[in-house]
Amino acid sequence: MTPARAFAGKRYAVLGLARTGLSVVDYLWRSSASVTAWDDREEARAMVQDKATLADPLELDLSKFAGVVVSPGVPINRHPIADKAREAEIPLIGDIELFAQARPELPPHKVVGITGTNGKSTTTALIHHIIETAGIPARLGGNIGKPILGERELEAGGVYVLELSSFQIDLTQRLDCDVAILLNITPDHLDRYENFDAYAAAKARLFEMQSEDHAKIIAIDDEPSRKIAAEADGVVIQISAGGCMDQSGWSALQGPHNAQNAIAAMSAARRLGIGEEAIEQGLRTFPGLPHRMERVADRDGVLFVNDSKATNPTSAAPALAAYPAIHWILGGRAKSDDLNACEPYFDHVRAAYTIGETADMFEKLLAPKMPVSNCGTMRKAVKLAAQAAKSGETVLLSPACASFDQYRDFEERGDDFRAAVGSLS
Ligand code: UMA
Ligand code: ADP
Repeated sequence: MTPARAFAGKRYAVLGLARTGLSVVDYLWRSSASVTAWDDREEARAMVQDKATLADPLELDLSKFAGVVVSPGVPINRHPIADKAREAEIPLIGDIELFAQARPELPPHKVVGITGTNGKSTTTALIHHIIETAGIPARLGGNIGKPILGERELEAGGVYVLELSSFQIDLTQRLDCDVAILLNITPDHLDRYENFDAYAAAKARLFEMQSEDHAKIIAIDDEPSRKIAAEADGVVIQISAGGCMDQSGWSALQGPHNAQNAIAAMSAARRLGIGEEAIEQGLRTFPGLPHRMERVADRDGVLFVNDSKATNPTSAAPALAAYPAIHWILGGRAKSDDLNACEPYFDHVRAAYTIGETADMFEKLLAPKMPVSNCGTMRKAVKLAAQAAKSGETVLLSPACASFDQYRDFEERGDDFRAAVGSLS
């Protein structure tokens, strides 16, 4: 992103120096701001020493700073930086807020913001793909893993498509999305909020920042989202995954959850003035994202599907719904002690293969309902599942858990599944 005059000569403290923080330091430095940066990890601090002064903001007098820019992974509900900023009467912001403040200096453009518990990345990538299919310049960024300040600026008439987590919305005060989308709200990230209502309220703030005439697209397939739609003012477009749509030509958008993502993307594209033909072509040619119901192999009629991104039971459920005869590999670090969201599709599961920290717990839970092998590791699970699966059946990694017990992140877990499938003899 081109440097913005809005930040020149101002002082910022930056806390957190992973993907987001590094892009923020670089951007503020290029914008001629004075930057003091910190991360608890020494190797992260070393990466910015030529662009910033290194100091822990907790030990500084912050009253002369224009703001503290915090990464989404810093838990502001319990980290002392929140009180420290409040006492100094300076704003606690994130990279998305800096982008919002820089917008008046950018060539004329639009912003689409996407939030929700599940489906954000798929919907973000799909909207981006449809816009580009229509011949309009577009840029993708945010929680999808690409900090927007590190992306190239768009020419006039372009559209920024931003995936926004609740953590990022909490650190944003004035992002006026031309189109804002809420996909769904189910329990997640409860360590960061006082309760579920507070998590839902964090998502709703995306709409509260919008101008009257900007569109609010809300999927009303769950109670908290329905409530937000009922209370929203202005241009509210209610959508539902229940509406009948023929998804058969959209190979990367199978399953009922993708109906929700597709309908949200269609509504957003229409609101941007994109024609039906380009929308249909975009849906048909969308390549999908890795680790989300990604077909990694077809061996003798057995399909191997990597859905490593399904890190909670609600996101695993749609993958179970999408295939009729499944050998299900699940487990990892627990997000809940039940699999209730998956239960309606247990009749699709031929056998389960449990791995990771929850291997024993899920074995006990599932054993009365289906055959279960307690495998512990991915290699063993893939081997046993591949041996048992018959032609026409699916071996599915959809873990319903976080990956951090055995892997760095869900990507590494998905890659390990792919490698294990690749090494089957
Ligand atoms: N840190 C401290 N002190 C603390 C806490 C953290 O110094 O007390 C430091 C850590 O050492 C680390 C940094 O702060 O270096 C935290 O960085 P981060 O976790 O925010 O990492 P980023 O690489 O900047 O990634 C963030 C998002 N991470 C989180 O929200 C946890 C990424 O979303 C996002 O892709 C990226 O910004 C770009 O926008 C990831 C995620 O898990 C994928 N998101 C959650 C989700 O999707 O469910 C919300
Ligand atoms: P996010 O970015 O919100 O985590 P993704 O698009 O990466 O969402 O999808 C994560 C997982 O959630 C996928 O594994 C998929 O099976 C599931 N999923 C995708 N879209 C939805 C949806 N609309 N509702 C529920 N689950 C979904």
